[in-house]
Amino acid sequence: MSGDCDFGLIGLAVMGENLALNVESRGYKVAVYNRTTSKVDDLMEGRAKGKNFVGTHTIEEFVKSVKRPRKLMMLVKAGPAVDALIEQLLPHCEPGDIIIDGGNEYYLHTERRVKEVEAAGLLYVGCGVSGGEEGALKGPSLMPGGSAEAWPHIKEMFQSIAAKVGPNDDIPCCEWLGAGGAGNYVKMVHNGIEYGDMQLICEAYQLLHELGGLTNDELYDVFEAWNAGELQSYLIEITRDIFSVKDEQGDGHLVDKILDVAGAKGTGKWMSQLALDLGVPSTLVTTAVFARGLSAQKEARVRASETLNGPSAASNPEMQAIAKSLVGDRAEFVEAVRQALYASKIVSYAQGFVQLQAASAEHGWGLDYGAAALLWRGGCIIRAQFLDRIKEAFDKDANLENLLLDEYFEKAVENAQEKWRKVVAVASIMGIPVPAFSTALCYYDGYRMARLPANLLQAQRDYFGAHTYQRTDQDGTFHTEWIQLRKEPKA
Ligand code: 2AM
Repeated sequence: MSGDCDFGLIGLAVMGENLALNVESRGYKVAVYNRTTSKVDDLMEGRAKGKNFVGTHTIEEFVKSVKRPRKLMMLVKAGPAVDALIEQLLPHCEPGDIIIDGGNEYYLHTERRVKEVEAAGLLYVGCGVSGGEEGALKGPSLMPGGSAEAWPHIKEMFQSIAAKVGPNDDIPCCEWLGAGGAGNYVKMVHNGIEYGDMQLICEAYQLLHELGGLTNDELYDVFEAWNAGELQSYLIEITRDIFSVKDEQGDGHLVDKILDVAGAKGTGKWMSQLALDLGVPSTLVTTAVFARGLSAQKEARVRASETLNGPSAASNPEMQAIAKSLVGDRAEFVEAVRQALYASKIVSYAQGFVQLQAASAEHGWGLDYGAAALLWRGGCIIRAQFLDRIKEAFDKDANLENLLLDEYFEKAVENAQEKWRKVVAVASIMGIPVPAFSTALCYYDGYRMARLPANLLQAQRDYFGAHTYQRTDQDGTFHTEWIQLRKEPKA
């Protein structure tokens, strides 16, 4: 037996409730269920009153109220709760039904569940959902992956509820990404890129505020101007807004009263750990995670600030003159920081896509990189115009090895690099930490070197551990008795 609902949603916390309302608003009939069933009644009596919803109180009733093949989406706590729910759903489902997880799930759990659910004759989708509560209601960015057979069944509905972009606001931020845990992985990389973007903006802020002497009102104007150009993005826009908010409990701006200790929920850490496992240098996200870690050591930093001295540059007219000669007057400095931010951001996205490629190759997902760029274009936290360019780059070459090699980005970094280098140099001279600006620059310089000093590193490894090495002029594996051949030390 099956009912006449087009879609079922389990988990009526704010995200789930908003997503259900979004689906219903597009003309679909929606069944809802929640473990604590009073939430179902609250919704039915409240925001869903008079709308096309069916409230259910048991899993069986929930499943039976949806048309086959059923589209049943869970928005519950990630981890064991999802496994427990799948187990409860399966006995009531029928072959071909589709179970969708919209939680922020670790991708390997989804890899496993796709296999388990497919073995039971059903289909499984792990779908990243980004855009917070408002996005869920009005149009999130959706990142689905898993059983490919499920896509034709959910495509129309998912694309209808997703954020829309493009000149006519008709391109949905939702495309099929690939097999297994591809959707969750893309969502994780989205979050990791968000870590990098935020850290880069914070470094720009510190430079402009502490070195440039810009006030919050001036920072507002700078971010407003930046948001009208290449850097246009949601994060630049909200940063602009933050500089306008006054403290309701006292004088001045609220941003100056906020404790400088960063929180984190862990997706940046996941991406960093997985980058280490894959052996790909995603240095922006790792640096951003470590920068948050250092910020959290507030008491230790306060103690150290009383003992450890920075460069004398801050009070040395000669050094200040050098700094000024590098970056010019205030307006030139602001522009140099903008260019450093833009170039670093390009490197950050390049690294994110390299990691996606490595993960896709390892798991055989056949990930669609242009689709990933497209669906980050709207609805989500890293939404930015710039992603159109990334989509174009992957449309031109689906297997683009590195975004930096695309002509548009190659030129963009080339144009920005002089100012970018000067900003990193000045920050170093003046003792202002710019870990993300500088790690991005080091990646750029390392990546464009045909020869790195790893020849010496291999010699060291072979010297102390007989780890062997390869030669540039002959095939094979070599080992040298370095001690026998070395020059005798004097003493
Ligand atoms: P609850 O209202 O009964 O707590 C976010 O926590 C959402 O996940 C809530 O809707 C919550 O239901 C649901 N949730 C958390 N753990 C769950 C579990 N083990 N089984 C079913 N739903 C769960």
